[in-house]
Amino acid sequence: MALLEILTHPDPRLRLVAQPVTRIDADLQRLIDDMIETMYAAHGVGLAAPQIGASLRLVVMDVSRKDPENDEWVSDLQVFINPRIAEADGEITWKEGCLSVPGVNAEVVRCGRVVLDYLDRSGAPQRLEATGLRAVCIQHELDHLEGTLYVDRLEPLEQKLTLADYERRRTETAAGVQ
Ligand code: GNR
Ligand code: NI
Repeated sequence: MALLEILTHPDPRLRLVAQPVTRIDADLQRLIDDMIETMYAAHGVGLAAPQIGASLRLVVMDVSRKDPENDEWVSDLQVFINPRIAEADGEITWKEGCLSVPGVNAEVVRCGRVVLDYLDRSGAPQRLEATGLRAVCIQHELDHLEGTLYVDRLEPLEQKLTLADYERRRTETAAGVQ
C-alpha cells in the first residue's frame, strides 16, 4: 500500500470530468487500497480519484461515527465505482471542508436524501439510500468527478471570502508562517 499525494486547488486536474471505470482489475484494486489508506491518513470522510490525479469515476468513503448505543466505533467503508445519483430530494445545509481546499470550510446547501447506483469493488451493481452526512458526502464526492469543488457552490460573497482566506493561509504556509 502507498500514500498518494492529494492535489489542491487550483490544480487544473481537479477540474477535469472523470472517465468511467472500464476494467475492475488488479491495478484498480491497488488504486482503491491506496486511496483508502490516503483517505484515513488525511482524516477525510471521503476521497475521489481526481483528487489524487486519477481521472476515473471512483470514490472511497467512510462516514463512520460512534454508535450512540454502546459508544463503539462502527466502520462504514464504502467504494463506489461509476456512481450515479438516481433520486435526490429534500434539502440539507452542512459545513463542508475538502482535502483539496485545505484549511477552510463553509456551509453548502444540498439535497437531503439521495439514492445512489454504483458498482462495488467486486463489480457488483448496488443501490443505497442516504441522508445526513452520508448524503452530503456522496454529493461532494460526485461533484469531484465532474470537476466541481464545494466552493463553486457558495454564494458569490461567501465564495470570495472563503477563497481569500484559503489563499492567505496557503501563502503563509508556503512562507513558513503558521
Ligand atoms: O473530509 C471531508 N469532510 C467533509 C465534511 C463535510 C462535507 C464533505 C466532506 S468531504 C471531505 C473529504 C474530501 O475532500 N472529499 O472529497
Ligand atoms: Ni473534497
